Amino acid sequence: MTVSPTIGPGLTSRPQWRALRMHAERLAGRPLRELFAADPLRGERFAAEAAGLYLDYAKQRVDADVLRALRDLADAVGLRERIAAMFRGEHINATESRPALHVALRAPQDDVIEVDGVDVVADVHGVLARMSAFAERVRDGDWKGHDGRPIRAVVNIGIGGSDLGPVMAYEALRHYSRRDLAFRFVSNVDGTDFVEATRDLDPRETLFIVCSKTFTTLETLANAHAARAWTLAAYGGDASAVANHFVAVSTNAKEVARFGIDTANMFGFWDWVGGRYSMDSAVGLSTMLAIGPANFRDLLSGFRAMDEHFRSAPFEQNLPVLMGLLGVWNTNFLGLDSVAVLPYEQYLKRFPAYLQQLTMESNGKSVTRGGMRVDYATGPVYWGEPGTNGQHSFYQLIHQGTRGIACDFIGFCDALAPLGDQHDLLIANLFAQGEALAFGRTADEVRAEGTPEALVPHRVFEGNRPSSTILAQRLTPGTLGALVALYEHAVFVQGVIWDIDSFDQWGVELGKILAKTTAAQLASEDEPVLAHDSSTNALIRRYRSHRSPS
Ligand code: G6Q
Repeated sequence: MTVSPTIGPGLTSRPQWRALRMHAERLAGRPLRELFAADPLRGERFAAEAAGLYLDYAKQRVDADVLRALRDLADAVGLRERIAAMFRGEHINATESRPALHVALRAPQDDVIEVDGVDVVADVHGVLARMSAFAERVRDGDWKGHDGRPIRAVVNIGIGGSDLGPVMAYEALRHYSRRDLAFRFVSNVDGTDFVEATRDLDPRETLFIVCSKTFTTLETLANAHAARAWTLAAYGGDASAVANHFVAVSTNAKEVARFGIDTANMFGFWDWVGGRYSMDSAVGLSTMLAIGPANFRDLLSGFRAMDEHFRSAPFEQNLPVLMGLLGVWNTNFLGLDSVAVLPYEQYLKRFPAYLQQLTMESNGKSVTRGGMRVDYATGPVYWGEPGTNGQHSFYQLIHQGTRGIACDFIGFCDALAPLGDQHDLLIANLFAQGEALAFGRTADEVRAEGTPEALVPHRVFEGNRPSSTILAQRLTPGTLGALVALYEHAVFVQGVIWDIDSFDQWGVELGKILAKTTAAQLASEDEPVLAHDSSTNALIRRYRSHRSPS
């Protein structure tokens, strides 16, 4: 079943949109200092909690009327119904005519979710059971390399959605991982990635997971072939070693078999799982190998808890809805075009990179689902680094630059690696940054500190920089699942408001074909006939004439 595009007035002509514009004008003269002064309970009232995550959005530049108006807009565009359509497995990915049903990946075993009339939950649990059995065998040393040695290293080969989730989850959950197994991730077609990842590994103790939904992705296949050659070289070219050292995660059994991997060692998923929404499918095999099946189940429970909350909680208390709507407010009414994601947790160091794909590949669109050019801003730029490192570099621009940047701070009450009082220091920095961004320092305050007059303008902080803070007890597999689902659904909420397809990626598809012609021209023995622009032609000629013979 296909969901029809929104019929009705364009987004910016809706009365709810116009009302929000008026609210933005009204609030322009009321900085956060004033909003806090006017409501002593703001810090407690502008907060919500679900699935173990506490969201403080009091430092966003909103008041109760703005929040109500944002919810009115959500109602007007039919958000509640669109959420239900996603959970029902409708073809909400209209341009690819398929569901976006990542919520089925973490549905309980007794649930029934149908895709085109067929229940998919049993299949999901079937694959999970096979993954668990395999993970146990590898972790117990029962799964052996070709000459009978146990596996000591696991290398995931994949790119984009088949890499960023696995790397992020491995780093995030390293505390729970088997320390006697090495985990590496190879994504880039740049040979350095493979060479450096395998430099200190023994091929006879290494297991490769070739992770590719389509199994046709240039980078992944190039690296998989390199891995095959590297492995077979250790066995005098004996191709039967592939069976012990390679497994596949894919939807494409034919190509997996063509590569030489036994499809008995393939873990499947489905076309209704988008790459960037796949870390909790078989794409998470490396995660399961690292943390074990029980922890992986906890990860899925965290996702599920957030899914249930998203599906059923009233919008006023609904974390993904609140985060999504606040993002719309910041993007479209305050003109902020970037979001800094700032985890005060070293284990989340790859979380900003993961979110970049989730958010920007999903909502980096400029036509509506119906194919009309939008006349409003859509997905903002996401970026970030773990705190406190960022404080010693780019925070300067956030505090005193001319651009408005919204910040998402993420922190935990308990440290996983406690060291003296360092966790308190870490979290003190998180809280202090949010406070400074919101309230700044006025010229009078700076003067009162005895600052020489000439320096006063340099030491003034305007403040009024919006941020949200997500605080959880500790980083567990379940917390990570809830956190990822929170962002997945917030992205969806924004896509619904902006009336765009958050689940296609035509820009990425373009990249997959663009390089093919050029690659043939670089490889050609004869001087190729070039029909690019003059700059590209010159670059190709220069590269061909300057590269050293291999
Ligand atoms: C994700 C994107 C993209 C994709 C990669 C890898 O949503 O579609 O990042 O995951 O291009 O694709 P394969 O898994 O098919 O190799």
